[in-house]
Amino acid sequence: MTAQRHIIGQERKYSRATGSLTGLLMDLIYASKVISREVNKAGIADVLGLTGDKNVHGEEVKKLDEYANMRLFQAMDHGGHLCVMASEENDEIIPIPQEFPKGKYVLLFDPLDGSSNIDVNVSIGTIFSIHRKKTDGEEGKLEDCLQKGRDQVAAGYVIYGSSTMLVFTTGQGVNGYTLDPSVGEFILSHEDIKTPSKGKMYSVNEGNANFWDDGTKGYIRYLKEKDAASDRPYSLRYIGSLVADFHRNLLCGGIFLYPADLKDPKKPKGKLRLLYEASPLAFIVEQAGGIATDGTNNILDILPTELHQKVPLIIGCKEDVLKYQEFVKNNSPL
Ligand code: P6P
Repeated sequence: MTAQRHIIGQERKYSRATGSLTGLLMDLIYASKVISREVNKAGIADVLGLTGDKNVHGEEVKKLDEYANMRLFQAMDHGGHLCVMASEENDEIIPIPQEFPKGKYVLLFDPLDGSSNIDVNVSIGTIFSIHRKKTDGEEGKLEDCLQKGRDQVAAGYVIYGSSTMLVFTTGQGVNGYTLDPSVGEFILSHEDIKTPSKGKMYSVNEGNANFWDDGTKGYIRYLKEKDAASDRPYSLRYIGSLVADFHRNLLCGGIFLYPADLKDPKKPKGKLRLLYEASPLAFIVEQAGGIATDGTNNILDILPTELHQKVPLIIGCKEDVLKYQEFVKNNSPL
């Protein structure tokens, strides 16, 4: 079962479907195949190394970052399904060129997350979020991008690892497709993914432990205590590549945390971005039976105010995330 056939089959369940979302997903699938080809040959091609440029966040842009960003834009700008795009690599929203027809969807993406891992051959990923246009007129606006995660039409990621996998949801469960490079097709390999209600692993950068709030410190201490009845101590699994850490926890169970950093003025809300990292992954995990929070609020209920705003992200098995929220609540100074 190819991704294309499976997606069209899903579309046929909705009599009012116009096929535009299917077309959009097909264009995304094409872009992911092209990026996968480059990522998987980065070791021998000259795409490794830095461009010498910096992105909107002051981070050095590696050539593959730039390449993935360009490829996604070129694959998505002419299909007539989108009214506007936004990327982690672009300061402002990305309009659809005037020569192309405009559509009713909005695409937000992180073209290649975890790119600091490219040179050391660690899995990296593309993350995407799709909303419906809500403003009047043909052209998409910033307001169309600043929507709650709860209102997403679809969300997904591509993980470029030992194999390239596409994982996404349109609100009817989560499916995973593995790229068969011999035919260049994504094949349905993980149908209706459900994450366990409770895991045995936690993913966090312990190097930041001194800068966490008391609730987070208490929770991580709790995970390390010995208690066979509640499967503790948990094992620490942290790759430092969001898509890789999230994907492992989604399939095997676990909790990922990137909390606020109380000592770093650059990370008062943590490091991860709401619109094209936390929100899409929160939609996926909730569709798979998990949950995502910023410590207090469900990620999907946060109304964005800025394109690149950051949020603390605690995401994974429902029982684990709810237990974390208890620690935050009990340690809250309120
Ligand atoms: P730290 C990669 O740079 C990234 O954006 C995410 O993919 C990853 O989860 C996080 O940063 C790792 O950050 O501070 O632990 O190195």
